[in-house]
Amino acid sequence: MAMESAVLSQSLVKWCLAGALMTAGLSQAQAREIVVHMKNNGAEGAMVFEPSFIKAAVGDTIKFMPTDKTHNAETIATMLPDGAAPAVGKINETLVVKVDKPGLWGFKCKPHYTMGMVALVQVGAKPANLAAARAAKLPPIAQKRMTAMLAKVK
Ligand SMILES: [Cu+2]
Repeated sequence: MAMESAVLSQSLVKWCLAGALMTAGLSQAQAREIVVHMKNNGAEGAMVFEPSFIKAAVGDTIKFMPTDKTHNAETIATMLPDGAAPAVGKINETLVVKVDKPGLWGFKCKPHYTMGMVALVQVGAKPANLAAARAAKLPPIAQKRMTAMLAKVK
């Protein structure tokens, strides 16, 4: 008898857990995963993130893929929303960043930062850190590409 009720309560726990997991799965399914390739050559030139300008919603995930070798992805410290945690990917490895704060998130590839390898993720509308992002000092080629991306922010 005691055995049976233990088994019963165990299966009840499993059933409840399954329900909770399904609910979590459903809410995750609404968040998008956006893939960004790290490439030696792309439509916008040499050493690029593709796409380089991304519009996302809070809770989306950006997945930086090492499509070509010798790249990494990491946040630019002066181009991050308030409260956003910096992220640093390793060379030749995928970096997954959940953009959990609204605003502009700047990314760079460390080895090719001076060659202009940068990306911009706009999370939500009317980013609060637009002025700060525009004021950020980047290496000249990166600055040029970033200025073009910042012009797309709406
Ligand atoms: Cu690179």
